[in-house]
Amino acid sequence: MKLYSFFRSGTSHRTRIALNLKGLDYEISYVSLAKNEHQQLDFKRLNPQGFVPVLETESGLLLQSPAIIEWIEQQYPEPALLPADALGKEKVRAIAALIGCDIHPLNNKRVLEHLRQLGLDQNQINAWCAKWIQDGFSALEQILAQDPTRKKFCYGNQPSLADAYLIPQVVSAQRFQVDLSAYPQINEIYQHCMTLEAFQKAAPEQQADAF
Ligand SMILES: N[C@@H](CCC(=O)N[C@@H](CS)C(=O)NCC(=O)O)C(=O)O
Repeated sequence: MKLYSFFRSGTSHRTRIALNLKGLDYEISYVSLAKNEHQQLDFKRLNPQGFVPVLETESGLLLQSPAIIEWIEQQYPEPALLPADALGKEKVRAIAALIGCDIHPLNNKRVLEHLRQLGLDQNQINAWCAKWIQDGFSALEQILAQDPTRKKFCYGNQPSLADAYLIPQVVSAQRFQVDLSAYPQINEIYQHCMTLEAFQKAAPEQQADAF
């Protein structure tokens, strides 16, 4: 398998975590968002949207990180990234959606570039990013606090899809100087996940294209 990835892309990062948690072998093709390589015709032949990640598999090209991760889960069921029961699956997917639908897209390169074109300066753009992360993390912190079954991870006692989404969002929060001490449970989950090799190897600074 080949993952088209950019080191700082949260969606690439969550996909790397999922692949690593499954213990899968994959090579990485580096697509520089900084150099706008994702907008080149060659890359748009792979993904007409011009977004990373793309996962090249024997079954073809897979697009959209939520769909890619669900495909990985179905093809390689162990270790499971989703709980076995319907309610557990809902809880994990709800956390993933809170991050993947309601925080991450608002802080994407194309959105920030458009804000810049509309006249916002870098401080205003940073404030925009921090606002959506803080709103989402405040709600997530309450959701985590209300789950009496929660242990070291977002759900239960083993890493799930929710952790694969959360850790890249924490890294992005650090980048935008969001004070994580306001979110003790999120911070605790982050610290714990980062003791695991699957998360360490997926970290942006460990990627060959990091700068
Ligand atoms: N919904 C897509 C979003 C993918 C996405 O937005 N990727 C970002 C990097 S995290 C990207 O390629 N951005 C390019 C841009 O905004 O121009 C997914 O989850 O795969």
